Amino acid sequence: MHGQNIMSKGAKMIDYKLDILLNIYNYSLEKLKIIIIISLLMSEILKVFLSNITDHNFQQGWVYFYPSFYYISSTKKSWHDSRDDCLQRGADLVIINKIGLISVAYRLLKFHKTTWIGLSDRETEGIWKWVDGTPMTKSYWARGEPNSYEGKNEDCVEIRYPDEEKNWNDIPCEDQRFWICEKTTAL
Ligand SMILES: [Ca+2]
Ligand SMILES: [Ca+2]
Repeated sequence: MHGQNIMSKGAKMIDYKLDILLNIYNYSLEKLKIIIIISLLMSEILKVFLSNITDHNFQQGWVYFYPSFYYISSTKKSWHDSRDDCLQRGADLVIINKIGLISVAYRLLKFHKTTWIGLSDRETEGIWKWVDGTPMTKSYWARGEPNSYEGKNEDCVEIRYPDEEKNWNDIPCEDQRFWICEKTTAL
C-alpha cells in the first residue's frame, strides 16, 4: 500500500512537471517528446562512456574505488623503480589520506602482500612527505614505527600489516616490494 502511495505521488509529480512544460513554457507535445528522446540518448551515451573507461582500466589491471583508480603490481621493485613504473602509467604511488578507501581496496582485492606507498622522508630525516609534495598530516604507523630499525637508513614506507588499521613501516628504499599506483581521474 505504501509503495502504491509513492507511485501515485510520483505519477502526480510527473503530471505536474509536464503541465508546467506544456502550459507555462508553452511547449508543444512534439517538442516535449524531442526533449525526452534527447535526454534518454544523452544518458545512454554517458553510460557507454563511463563503462568504456571502467572496462579499459580493468583490462589494464586498474581497479576503480571512488574517486581513484588503483593498480597493484604483480612483481617487486625498489621504492624508486616502483614510483617510476607508476609515473610511466600516468599515475603515482598511492597517497593515503583516507585510510577507509585503501582498506576497502585491500579487503575487496584480498591482497595480503607488503606494498610500497607514496610516502618517504628521503629529503629530511624525520619529515615525512607524500609523493605530491604534501606533508603527512595523518599517519597510520604500526606499533613502534617509524624506527630506522638497527640504525638502518629507513626512508621509504611499506604497508606491512594490511588487515590492521595501523600498518605502516619505514624500511630501506632499496628493498624490493610490491607497489600500488593511484590515478585520480576527474570525470
Ligand atoms: Ca628515515
Ligand atoms: Ca621500520
